[in-house]
Formats: sequence, C-alpha cells, structure tokens
Amino acid sequence: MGGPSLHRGPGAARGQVAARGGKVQVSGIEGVVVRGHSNIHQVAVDGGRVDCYLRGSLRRLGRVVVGDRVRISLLEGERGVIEEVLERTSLLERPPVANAQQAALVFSLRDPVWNQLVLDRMLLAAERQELRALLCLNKVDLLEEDPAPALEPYRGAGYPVVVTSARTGLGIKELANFLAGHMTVLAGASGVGKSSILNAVAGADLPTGEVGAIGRGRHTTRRVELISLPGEGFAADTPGFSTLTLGDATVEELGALYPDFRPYLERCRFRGCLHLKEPGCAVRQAVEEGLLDAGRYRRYGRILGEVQRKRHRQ
Ligand SMILES: Nc1nc2c(ncn2[C@@H]2O[C@H](COP(=O)(O)OP(=O)(O)OP(=O)(O)O)[C@@H](O)[C@H]2O)c(=O)[nH]1
Ligand SMILES: [Mg+2]
Ligand SMILES: [Zn+2]
Repeated sequence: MGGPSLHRGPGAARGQVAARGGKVQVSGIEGVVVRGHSNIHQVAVDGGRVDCYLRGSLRRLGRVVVGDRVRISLLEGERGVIEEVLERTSLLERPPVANAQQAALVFSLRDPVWNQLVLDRMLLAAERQELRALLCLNKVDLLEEDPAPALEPYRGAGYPVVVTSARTGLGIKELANFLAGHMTVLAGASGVGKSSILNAVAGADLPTGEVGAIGRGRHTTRRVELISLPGEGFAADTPGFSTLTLGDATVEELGALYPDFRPYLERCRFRGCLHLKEPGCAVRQAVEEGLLDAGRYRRYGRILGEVQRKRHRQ
C-alpha cells in the first residue's frame, strides 16, 4: 500500500503540529465528516477514518459540520487537512448536520413516556426543512398493550412508522431498510434508545444509558456523530437535548406543514385561514367529521399559539 496508515480515535494536540508542519502526501481525497471536536474533524474516507484539521482559509469561511462532504489531503503522521467543503444539499442548525435527507424520529411509549406535542413539533421541523420523516417507536418489548391505536394518527397522516426493540431486535431489519443508502438524522428525547438502535442496525459501539437510570436530564450522547451503515449511507446519532426545532416558522405556513391537513387547505373559505375559529374552515370541519385526528388538530392549535407568541417577542 505504501501510503500513510489511517488512524482511528480522537485527535490530540500533537496533530496540530503535524498539520502545520506536515508535508502533504496525497491530496484530493473525498470523504464525509463523521465527528467534530473543537478544531479536529474526523473524516470517513475509503478504507478508514482520518483526523483532520481545517485549512486556515476554511476556518474563516465558517464551520464544518458533521455530514459535510469534504476534500482532504493526507499528511505525514496519519493526519489530514480539510481543504474544501463540497456544496451542501441541506444544513440543519439543530442538531448541526449537513446533507441530511431524512429524519427518523425516535420515541417510546414508556420509559420515557412519549410526548405527542414534541413529536408533532419534530415532524413539523422535518417538513419545514424538507426532510423525509419516519417515526420509530422503540422499546415495544416494554409494552403489554398493542401500540397500533396510538400510532394510527401518524400512519393516517402518511408517515412510515417502524416499531422496534433494540433489546430483542424486533423491527431492526425494517428500520435498516429505511436507512440504507441515505443520510438520516435520528432525533428524539434522551433515553428513547437512539444510540441503542444504531448499535443494533450498524453494529456500532456507541455508549448507551445505564439500565434503570433513565430520567430527565440524563444525556448519554453529548455530540452528533455519524455512523456508517452496512452497505451505503449514514445515520447521525444526536443528543436528546439537540432536537429538531421549528426555527422561525410563521403561523401562515404551519397548516401546510401537516400532510394530513393538506387535502383540506384549498377548501377553507378564507385565504390565510389559520384553521382556528374562522367560518367555513375545511380543516376544522374535517376534524368534526372524524376525518382528521382531533389530537393532532388540538396540538396544532397549541403550536400555532407558540409560534404567534414567539413572533410577538421578536
Ligand atoms: N427495554 C428496552 N430498553 C431499551 C431499548 N432500547 C434502548 N433501551 C435502553 O434505554 C436506555 C437508553 O438508551 P440509549 O440508547 O442510551 O438512549 P438515547 O436515545 O441514545 O439517549 P441520549 O443519548 O441520552 O439522547 C438504555 O438503558 C438502553 O439499554 C429497547 O428497545 N427496549
Ligand atoms: Mg444516545
Ligand atoms: Zn381553515
């Protein structure tokens, strides 16, 4: 082989010296940033991973985030330099991930109990950022009841829902099929099992929370990290606190972010209908006729209120 051997593991201060003084041995290698830590970025390339520094000019241009496709040069001493960030197809602020195509929203009905308001907000955030959204109900091994009725409003809205247990392996293959070949962000509350799921799907070795120690404020994953999937594709493990957010959404656009509301929007009497108390609102009528889920509609009202208040504060 002859080239510099590729190195696994986080960078050390020593690397900086190599980056400044090291001679470029090979350049023009393309890779994907899988981890970022202060000024060292780990880049997945064919055959391994390289800890890289940023070319000085890049540092001025802005940040490099996990998911970025980059061009690097290999230096002496098993290090590399990111020379160029290739054009992004998308960029999420929170969690910070570039080039994501899909979001897998992970939740559990028990340990921790799900919060539908949070789930709906995450779905809206995914829609707004044009990510394909997928729901993953994990920890079904803990349930005695059939989860299907709880999931019905989401299936009815057209979202794929995968039911999994990272513990027993149930549904993991089905989830793996959804993830294969794509760049997917996993999002969801702390303790729902995002890291455990990726360990099951990709044979990764991500740290997971202690059994029996789940509670509010417990965050095992602290940083976004990309996991290479078997075959092709990546999935981003994210910390529970870094959930997808709605950003600066407006009240006017909110209704259109509900795929289940969309068939009715054109039929509202008034343009700019917010689907609250307006006469001739086709969305509200569909709820009254049982065609739309009443819970989703009720939470829509709450989220709309939040967006309104946020705008008034600005
Ligand atoms: N019974 C059961 N426990 C699970 C399952 N998946 C994960 N767990 C447990 O739930 C706890 C939390 O799992 P993690 O994978 O760390 O959760 P996380 O979503 O990555 O949490 P953060 O990193 O804090 O955001 C651990 O004790 C796991 O062993 C499952 O399918 N069934
Ligand atoms: Mg985790
Ligand atoms: Zn309306």
